[in-house]
Amino acid sequence: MRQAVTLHGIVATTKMQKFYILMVLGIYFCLNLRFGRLWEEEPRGCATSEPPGGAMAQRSPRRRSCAVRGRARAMAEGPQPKRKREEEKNGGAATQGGAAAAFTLSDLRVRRVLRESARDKIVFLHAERIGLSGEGTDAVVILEKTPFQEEKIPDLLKKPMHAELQMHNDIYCTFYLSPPPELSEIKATVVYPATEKHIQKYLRQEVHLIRETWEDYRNITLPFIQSQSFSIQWVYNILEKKAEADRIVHENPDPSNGFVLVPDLKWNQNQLDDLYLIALVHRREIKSLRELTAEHLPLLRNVLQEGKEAIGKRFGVPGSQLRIYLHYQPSYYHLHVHFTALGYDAPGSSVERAHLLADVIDNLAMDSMYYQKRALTFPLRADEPLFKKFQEAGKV
Ligand code: M7G
Repeated sequence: MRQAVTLHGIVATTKMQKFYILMVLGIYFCLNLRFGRLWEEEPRGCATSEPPGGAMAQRSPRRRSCAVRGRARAMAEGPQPKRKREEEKNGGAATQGGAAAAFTLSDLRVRRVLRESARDKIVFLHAERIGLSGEGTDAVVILEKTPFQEEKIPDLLKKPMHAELQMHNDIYCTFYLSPPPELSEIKATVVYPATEKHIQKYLRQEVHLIRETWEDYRNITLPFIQSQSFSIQWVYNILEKKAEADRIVHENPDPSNGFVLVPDLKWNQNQLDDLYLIALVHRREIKSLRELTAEHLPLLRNVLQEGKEAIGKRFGVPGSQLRIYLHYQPSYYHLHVHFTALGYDAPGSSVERAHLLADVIDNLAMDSMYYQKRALTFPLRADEPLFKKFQEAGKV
């Protein structure tokens, strides 16, 4: 006769399995008595620094994920100002680098959904914060279910929680779990105050490919980005250590060939599967890939070489498992390079937008004016003002 299906029933259906579970629990408790609490000991150990290319690079993904967790914890325990720590506890944002006023998430009211993706488990919201005078200030809120952390998965099945059987057919069944809060995190990214351009950026739109010649860049794109691109104050805040100073993974301080490597806003650093860092160059006049010449080769080679080494050392991910690229067009016109885990299908890593840094270096080594000669392709949404400029010029 078929046994009633519960998660517990699936975990332990036979006597043999029960025996194994009791044996594992016995070993677990013995080790706990001997070495203290396993779950707490591990990250502390993992947080220790290791030499480049050391044992960390050889570790299993679980150990590496653990190293990141240890690091994330070390960062969280770093010398943050008391006020910021308290605001973070309440889901608040501190004023950093002189930007927005402090606020908490509960101050924000949802106006509409800009875009959502069931596949990526992410929703982009247009929100607003109502001021004392009753006037609303726009915000963008991005809510994203965070990836599983391998070491927490056993808890998902073990910890007491609601598990509802939705469907059972032969050997197939589906449960809906309501995990405890520590196992059901949602990452919230807030842009506040948000400009119309931020809101447009996340609104779902029809997309077109543009083929831009160097002349198009000079006559259409450059005047446009000079007149209305996103503020890059956040970049200067990082370079000047006014923001995210405690998150810096590596810095080469040379004013012309140096850069700062930090975790990208999109990465919560809890797992390596979606590893994402950005290198921001110290030089301020290089807007994008379009303006690179052979003169920038030493800088680009430093970013490639030192960026790979720093990520290998800190996170144990070898250079051969990193996708290192520039966006064209970028959203922010201060030269920066993206470092993402090769296995992660990061937004903007598709062929119409991403240019591998190693290829960029080779192209410039062959021809200093490579990016001032060739046409470049990139996607633009139909509502973007730059798209309209290309339309007006009869280029679309
Ligand atoms: P981009 O190619 O200019 O545009 O990349 P994209 O956002 O359309 O990809 C800029 C990168 O900087 C993106 O990967 C952003 O997630 C990241 N980023 C943006 N901001 C505002 C911040 C920030 O304040 N801190 C950090 N660490 N990363 C940011």
